[in-house]
Amino acid sequence: MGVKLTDTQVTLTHPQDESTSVTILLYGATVTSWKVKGQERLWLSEQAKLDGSKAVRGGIPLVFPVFGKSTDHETSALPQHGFARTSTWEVLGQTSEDPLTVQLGLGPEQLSVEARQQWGRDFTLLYTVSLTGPESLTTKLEVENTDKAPFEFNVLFHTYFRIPDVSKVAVQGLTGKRVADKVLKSNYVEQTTDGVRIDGEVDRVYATESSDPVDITSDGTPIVSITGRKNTEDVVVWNPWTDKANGLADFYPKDGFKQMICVELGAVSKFHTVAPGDKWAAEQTLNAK
Ligand code: TA6
Repeated sequence: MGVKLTDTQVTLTHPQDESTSVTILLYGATVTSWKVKGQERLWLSEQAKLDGSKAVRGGIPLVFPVFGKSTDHETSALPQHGFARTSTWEVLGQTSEDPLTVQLGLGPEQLSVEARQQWGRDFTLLYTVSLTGPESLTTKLEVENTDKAPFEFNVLFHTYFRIPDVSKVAVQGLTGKRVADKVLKSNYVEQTTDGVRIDGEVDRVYATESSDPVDITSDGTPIVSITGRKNTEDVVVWNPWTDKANGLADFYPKDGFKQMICVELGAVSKFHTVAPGDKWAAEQTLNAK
């Protein structure tokens, strides 16, 4: 019960329900498991690398300081999605009993020499993970500029949700939102009124408001509700479908795309700026239904 720390991960177990827990790998500060009453709510590839050899395929990888790959920008030398998910974070400690909360930190001294050369800014990331309720998980990522000049960044919680059946899933709350569709290579306004469905590869960035609710339903029944959004104006919806799943060595089983959907909240459609000494934070609460 409570907090269990090993060399590689930290697990929080809900004080009133030991079948509810969250596990965070120190590598990437990647949430690799979120169980609610014994039911795993996140998808993790059976061939996800958990040994620090590459970003974890599944759970909640963190994207910072860049989403995707940038060009002619100070982050353009970094690999896709930046270095937060491929660096080993430090467990700073348990900060609260109720709700059970742990904090992890990342700074330049923990980055690889390569990452430092690719992006030499001084910064502190503070990641707070909390079992905010028997069915709720809150993640908050705070960016502090400890440099002498402003810097620009993206942040994203790249959450892989486990779902019963991709043919029955829909993402609600995106009707009327502007979409940057990477598969169709076009921008448009979402017209569907009964939720965004997945019937092929989907890779879209929806422009929303942090005040908007986002729900995931299966056969019309809510399975996850995302609330408590701060500084997460963008919602990325991704499913690799067959070809992309086959092309990802660590995506397994290959038909696992039928049991997952990425609904990723963050700030990715533009770079945000933080001035020296200032802080900026993104937050979300996932509520299992
Ligand atoms: O968040 C969607 C996305 O940017 C997709 O374009 C796809 O690349 C996915 O992330 C997975 O990226 P990864 O670098 O983890 O293979």
